[in-house]
Amino acid sequence: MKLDKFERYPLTFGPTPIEHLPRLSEALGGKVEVYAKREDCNSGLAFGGNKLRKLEYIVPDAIASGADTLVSIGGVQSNHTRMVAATAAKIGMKCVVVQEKWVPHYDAVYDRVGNILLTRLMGADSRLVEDGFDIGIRQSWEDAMQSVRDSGGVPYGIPAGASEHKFGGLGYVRFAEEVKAQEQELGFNFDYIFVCVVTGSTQAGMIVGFAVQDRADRVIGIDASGTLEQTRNQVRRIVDNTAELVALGRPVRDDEIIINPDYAYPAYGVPSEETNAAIRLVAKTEAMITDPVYEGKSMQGMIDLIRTGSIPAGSKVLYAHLGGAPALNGYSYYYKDG
Ligand code: 5PA
Repeated sequence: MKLDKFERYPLTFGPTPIEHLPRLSEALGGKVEVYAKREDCNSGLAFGGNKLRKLEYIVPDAIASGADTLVSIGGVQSNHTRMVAATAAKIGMKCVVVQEKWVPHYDAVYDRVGNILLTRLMGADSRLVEDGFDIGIRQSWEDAMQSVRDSGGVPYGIPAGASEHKFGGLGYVRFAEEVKAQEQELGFNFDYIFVCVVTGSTQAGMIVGFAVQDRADRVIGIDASGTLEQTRNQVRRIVDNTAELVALGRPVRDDEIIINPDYAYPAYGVPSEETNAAIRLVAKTEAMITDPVYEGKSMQGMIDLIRTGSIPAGSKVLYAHLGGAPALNGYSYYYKDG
């Protein structure tokens, strides 16, 4: 496996800490020990999160391309567009982000607070458009790139979640190597790794990275897109592309790609009662903050699979906390009583 041949532009502090969550483990019956890898605390750039690991491998290509403007896309409360805006500010480029109406949510300040507030504060040109949820390549994003060209700029396109970018999977290949080194220090291995999946490159990178260690099927993706087939196909494509890039040396089998669709209801970006219960539980037991769009759903999934005994007693599980807390501000009404 060859990851080192790819240039990496550091945007993060370094390896992220793994934190034991004893009070959450106890609240879930005490038979499974839960740990979190704190990707949400990975950087000083605008609250960090999973996108920065991906962007570390994309920035050298963006700089080499001669671009002066990063162009990306997401929903109104996209964490990804916040991270692209942060990266652009940090490397001295301009930034245009298209923010589509991915979520049927009508909190009065939804488009003023949280991620979009931070995105604007960092100087990005944030353009609200009416199109609905879709993780694929979008016309509005192509249009934004053309608008940069039309005004004499040189755009560099980064698709939704930095996923369908040729280097989008590399960052989370590295994550798997990091976990292995941390397991050696801890003196035990994790039996399962839980991760939220939407645009796919986070889990796809992990799958390739853990395939090197022959345990890709221990990565349990919890879908939060609600469009399972599209997400699964996208993960498959990114796995294949990334495996080839790093010369994994074998194809990844379909049964090594595990995505659980059971917790994405009622829709992308809309928390269920159970999602909110999970968000409250982990906040009250561990002061660990998860959001209603992504991490609340993967937390809900992990909690349910532990409580129902699907995760065998004696297991140690690692919850990949990918960030996303700023979006909570756009959902304040749900949590007015805690
Ligand atoms: C996101 C994505 P992937 O898109 O790589 O599958 O990651 C899912 C995910 N957790 C998990 C958090 C906090 C996330 O932000 N966010 C997107 C965004 O626009 O913010 C790409 C959808």
